[in-house]
Amino acid sequence: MTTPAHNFPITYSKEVADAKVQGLPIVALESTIITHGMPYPGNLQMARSVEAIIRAEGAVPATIAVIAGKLHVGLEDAELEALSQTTGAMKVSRADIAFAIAERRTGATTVAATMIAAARAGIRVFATGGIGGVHRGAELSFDISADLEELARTSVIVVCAGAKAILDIPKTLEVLETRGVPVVTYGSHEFPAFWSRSSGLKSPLMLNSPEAIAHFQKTREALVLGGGMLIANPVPEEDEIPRNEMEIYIKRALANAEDADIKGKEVTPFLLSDIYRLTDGRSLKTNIALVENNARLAAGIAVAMAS
Ligand code: PSU
Ligand code: MN
Repeated sequence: MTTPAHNFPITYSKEVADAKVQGLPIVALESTIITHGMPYPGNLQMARSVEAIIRAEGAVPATIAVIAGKLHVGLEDAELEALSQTTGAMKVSRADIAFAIAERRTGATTVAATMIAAARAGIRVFATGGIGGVHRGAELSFDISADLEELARTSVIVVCAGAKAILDIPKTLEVLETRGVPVVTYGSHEFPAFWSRSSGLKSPLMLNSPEAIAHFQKTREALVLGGGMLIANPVPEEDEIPRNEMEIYIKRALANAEDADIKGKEVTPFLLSDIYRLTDGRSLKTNIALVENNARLAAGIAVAMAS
């Protein structure tokens, strides 16, 4: 039996269900950042403040996750709280989102899986921290995040703070270009590097307002280009950790990952938590600040898309 993708049963939060009926702007949020990207209780604090920011900007937040085999778009606060303390959640991407649902598991969605769910729910804008990309040494490990492939195929605007410098940023930009994904930096000609405003790399494209981003995406839709676009929003200056300082921690974390023989989906969570440890939690503060900053911009884009 085949079920058309757009008929797939989705469990909406009350707030998102109402927003859909009223045609209000909605911003999707991922959950891997909650279960695998940050420790408790900072993760819960981040998840709640990001939702509050989206509401304050006139849009509705829809945090996405698989809970006991149900695809949730929008979580009630008690569900958000429970997820933030779950230790056994799967990290689900395109390859395993259907597995988590079929096997009635609980799974947190990565950027790729969140894009899939958002598209099925008719949500066109999504805010996160950083996307997955081409890992350093990918020419040997072949470790390239499924997030890049998803950006090429699913039509959702993803707002991030650039690519983490734990990745090979030049190769990440090359793959995005090859796959036809527009990379737009908000208000700067330089592509940002997550914790740092600077990567030393020129941004392929630049726009200065949510309205211009919405207009660009609508033009892409009119041309039936398909696929998503990546908006890179530099972390606010007062919250950034400068690039040369970050590079020291990143090198150490990468060496620790190698020593511990970390592979596959464990790589990104391992590096993030090792960097939190190495920076004495400072990277977590920066991470929370940049996700909040991205939520604000994504809400502005969602409002502009809806008008
Ligand atoms: N950014 C963060 N924390 C995270 C991630 C991104 O600050 O935990 C997650 C996102 O869910 C992203 C995933 O989709 O890491 C990429 O994992 P991988 O490199 O295994 O594809
Ligand atoms: Mn990977």
